[in-house]
Amino acid sequence: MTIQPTREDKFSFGLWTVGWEAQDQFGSATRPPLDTVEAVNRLSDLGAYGITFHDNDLFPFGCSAADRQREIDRLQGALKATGMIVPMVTTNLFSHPVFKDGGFTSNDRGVRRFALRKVLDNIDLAAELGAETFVMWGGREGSEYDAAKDIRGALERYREAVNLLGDYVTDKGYNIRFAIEPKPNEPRGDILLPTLGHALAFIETLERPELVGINPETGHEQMAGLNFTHGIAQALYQGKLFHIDLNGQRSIKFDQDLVFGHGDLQNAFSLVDLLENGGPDGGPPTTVRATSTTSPAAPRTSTACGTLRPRTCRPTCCSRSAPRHSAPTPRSRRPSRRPAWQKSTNLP
Ligand SMILES: [Mn+2]
Repeated sequence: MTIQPTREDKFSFGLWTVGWEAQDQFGSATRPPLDTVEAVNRLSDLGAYGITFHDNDLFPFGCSAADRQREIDRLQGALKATGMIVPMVTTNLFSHPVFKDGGFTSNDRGVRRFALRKVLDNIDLAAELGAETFVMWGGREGSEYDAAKDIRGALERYREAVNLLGDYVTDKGYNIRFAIEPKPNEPRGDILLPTLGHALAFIETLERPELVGINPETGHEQMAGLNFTHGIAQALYQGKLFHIDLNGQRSIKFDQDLVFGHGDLQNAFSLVDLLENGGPDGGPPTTVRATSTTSPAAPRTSTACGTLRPRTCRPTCCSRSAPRHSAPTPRSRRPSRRPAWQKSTNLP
């Protein structure tokens, strides 16, 4: 057995993890910025197969179209030179002050519409780069005070937004699925869809539930005192493990984003056993190919991982893309009826 990862292991790393400038809430950056091309080259040398990013990891918020394109071109040049891919893309709906009260669920309709536009633009980029998974971490979707937000209304807005995105990728013919990343708190006092169980229940209310799964992160479930391996087993059981973020966390406290295996080592071991072998009793053969398995067995994975990340940033360490399982029979609650992304949202 070798612990040297290869591309066949299908590890990817977030540009925001390897490029983290090592600042926390009480201090300033202690590392220099990391250039995108250098990140791709180094990760390629280390055996990763992919790099993932938020839109604003690659280019600054509000930059010109020319500046945006230049950074995309630089990334594509590095990908071509190394053979690395972009398996997943996600959108930053949390750093800019406009998202202080959320993106999809902000109380301000203009912000909700802006958030959708920002995500749609980034979905186009994801499709252009060949990404098959689009992660949604709703770090600002939530509240500090219970009276600050109508939670049922917010969930309905959330649902409407994800339905619109599902219509969009369907109408465009994109080969993209969505993965909701739960987190219980931080930066908000309480975040909507705080655990993978909440997210799984929410997905069943969508118009295209077959397009939406989850991207659980080790530390986020453990921040809530939950058993991550049990959660992953349930996600597999329901055919919803579309992507996974592996890192470490020591008990119920702020999001530490430690290296995978740090914190609850035994639970990490059980997780790898589950992903590699199907759990204590073994399981169906697994595969690293993204299209071939029809069983609820997991993709192969391994244990190497890790970068520290800022407490308030979007999570992750290293990630794995899960294969496309035969999804459970879609249970659309409502018939799909309109290209909603072409129209305004219904909610005030
Ligand atoms: Mn995290």
